Amino acid sequence: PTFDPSIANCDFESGFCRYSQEQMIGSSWRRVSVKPNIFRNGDHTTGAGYFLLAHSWLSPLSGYVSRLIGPTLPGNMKYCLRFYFSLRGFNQTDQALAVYLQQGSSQERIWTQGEKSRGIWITTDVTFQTSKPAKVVFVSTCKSFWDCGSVALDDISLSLGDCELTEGSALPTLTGHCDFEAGLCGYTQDKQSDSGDWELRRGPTPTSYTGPRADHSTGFGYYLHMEASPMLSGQSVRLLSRPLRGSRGPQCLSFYYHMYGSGTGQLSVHLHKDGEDALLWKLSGEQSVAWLRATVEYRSNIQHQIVFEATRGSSVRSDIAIDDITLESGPCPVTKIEAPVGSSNEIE
Ligand SMILES: [Ca+2]
Ligand SMILES: [Ca+2]
Ligand SMILES: [Ca+2]
Repeated sequence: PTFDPSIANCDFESGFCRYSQEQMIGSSWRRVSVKPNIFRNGDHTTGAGYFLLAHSWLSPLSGYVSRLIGPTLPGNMKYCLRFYFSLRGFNQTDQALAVYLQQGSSQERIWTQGEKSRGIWITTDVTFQTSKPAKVVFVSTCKSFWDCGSVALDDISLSLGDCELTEGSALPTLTGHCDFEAGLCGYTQDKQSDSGDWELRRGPTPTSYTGPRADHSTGFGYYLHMEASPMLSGQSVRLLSRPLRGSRGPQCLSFYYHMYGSGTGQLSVHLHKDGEDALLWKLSGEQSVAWLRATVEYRSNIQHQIVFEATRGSSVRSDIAIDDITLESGPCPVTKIEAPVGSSNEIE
């Protein structure tokens, strides 16, 4: 029987999956859901879900060693481990997060983080090989309270083979997925019925207190953005998908949107067919400082296009961004009802 590496996947939305911890005082990753603000992140999966947090404030001692241990992986295989992490408030980040491979009583470090403490979700991947059965261990170490901040961890995934050989994208290669890392993937700008174009952008936006600080796919990549500054209130930009085949059954569109800023206008998604737009989804006004996931199930039995339209609000703090659009045939997966954000484990 072939080994299914997805047993080591976890988005932490409904528990710890197959991960466990050594129960020691002052040494635990907590599963939390928090309402994001400019000082703390929401989760990576949906923007409103759960993630793991290791934080010196959660520890009764002045330092901690938090170890999260994965399921046993068979030996004689090559693996690609991917995950998202975010560091905040560290002066010394060298031991903030490391990944070890544990075989019996010996362990070997296979990855250590080398990022500044920037408070954004970034992804990384590690290729490793093991001759004997082994476990992956995520370790956050804080030696002195004063040098430490928080480490967040989310969306761990494991696949077989070398990370280098599986596409550069952080997500499994899906047809119908666009992360904007290599252009518009067949999406096109509307040149007729709007007042400007979506911009491909990387990193923070030029106006403060609006727009994302980084993209959703990797933390280093590109997203599509409507910069409010050169536009007038009520003007819009439109992005068109390539013509899509009709089908009898439902189709699922999912994407991430970023609507942060006091004057945020409207983001809408339309089904364009027979020369007309039909509204599928719409949201107005400031939503969150985090990237949030939207899913839209729709039907069209004839050829159609999907249109993303952002409309500028009343002020320059009106940026709207989108990233990681996925189009799949079939119904959208049923997502469990989320607990209200911030209802448990309020941090701060
Ligand atoms: Ca999550
Ligand atoms: Ca991206
Ligand atoms: Ca345009």
